[in-house]
Amino acid sequence: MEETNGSPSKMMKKDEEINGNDKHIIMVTGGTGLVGKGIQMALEKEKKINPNSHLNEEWVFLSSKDGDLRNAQETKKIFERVKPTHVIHLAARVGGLFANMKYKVEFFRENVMINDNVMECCKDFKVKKLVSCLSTCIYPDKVEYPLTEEKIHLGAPHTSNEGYAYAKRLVEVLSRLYSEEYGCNFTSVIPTNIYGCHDNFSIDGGHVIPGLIHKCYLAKQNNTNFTIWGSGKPLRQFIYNVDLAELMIWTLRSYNSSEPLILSVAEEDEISIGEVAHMIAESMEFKGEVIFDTTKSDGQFRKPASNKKLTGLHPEFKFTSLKEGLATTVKWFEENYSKARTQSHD
Ligand code: NAP
Ligand code: GFB
Repeated sequence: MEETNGSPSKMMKKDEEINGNDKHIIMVTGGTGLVGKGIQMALEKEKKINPNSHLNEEWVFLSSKDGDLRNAQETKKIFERVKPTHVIHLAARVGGLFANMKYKVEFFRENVMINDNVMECCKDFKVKKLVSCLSTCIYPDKVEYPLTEEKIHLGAPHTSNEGYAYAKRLVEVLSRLYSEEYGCNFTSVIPTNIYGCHDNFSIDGGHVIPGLIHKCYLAKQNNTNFTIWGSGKPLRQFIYNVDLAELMIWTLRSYNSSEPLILSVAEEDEISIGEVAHMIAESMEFKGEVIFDTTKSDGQFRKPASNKKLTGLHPEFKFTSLKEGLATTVKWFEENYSKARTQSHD
């Protein structure tokens, strides 16, 4: 958790562009994770390109050290201290396939508590806008593809992540109910699988890309095989965390609907786990053997999402290619191995 003079890390700006001289205090829950760090990197990038943009925005990035959002009192104290006008809600119990399969109850209960406390405080503290974060894994497992915004509740999610999926579906429901009953400006975004620097590289608890980068790193060091779990056949869409961050900042500033919005690369960019594994081996110049451990679960075979609504609203957005994003992430991990999150916290 980055601390500057004892308070959550802040990024100060002043700008006439939005709502005249209104100062926006934008609080990011889960500000120290993969997506939270992505937002910090995106704002830094924006500042370099256009130092005088959005100067009325003050960004506050929270971590669990600022308070446990599973606890209603601690959540209220954070809102009393920060007094946010806008909130990007990222904080969650997050993990890959194998952690989700192992801790369904905890993924459900902890996320339900976190989301309920944050959304109730956003209502009580009259936050002007809330953007919450869902995931394409919450969609029904058996539904006509591609996944589009209105199909969230058309059936049961895949069994591997039903705890997390139902907790996240409730965020979409609650956003709508707060909007209808209290006129709250609450909305939500639905990213596909995310990757990038500052990810959770825990082999047991993390997602596939950070898990494979970590395993390939150890295989190179120990001169052992690079083991991929499962058949390598499942398909996924991967969005780079800084791209997602830029789209979430745009959603906060410019998307005014309580209807959820999928934030994803195009359907055509769906790729197999086996191909991703070989791209990682190549990017890390791994010369050893790549093997598939088919005793391990494949989880959901695919969850192809359409980004047509997004590209209709934001046609000029350019996504980072998977090749380039992987190269940056691999370089970051190799240079920051000692500081990176590599331990499972289960
Ligand atoms: P992450 O890297 O695991 O970061 C989680 C963040 O939440 C950290 O800042 C953590 O603080 C904070 N947090 C966790 N439990 C908390 C608690 N009880 N109280 C307060 N803060 C808590 O997660 P991420 O990958 O950035 O995910 C961000 C959002 O994107 C989540 O809502 C997730 O569901 C969603 N999402 C992620 C993916 C993906 O592939 N990663 C895909 C789709 C959607 P500490 O640093 O102090 O632990
Ligand atoms: O990223 P991942 O853990 O999550 O796994 P999901 C993706 C695919 O990679 C699965 C395969 O088919 C795994 O079998 N895989 C191969 C590996 N090697 C590895 C490895 O070393 N580590 C991991 N983790 N996977 C998650 C949901 O599903 O998607 C979460 O469970 C969340 O709730 C996340 O929503 C975005 O894509 O299968």
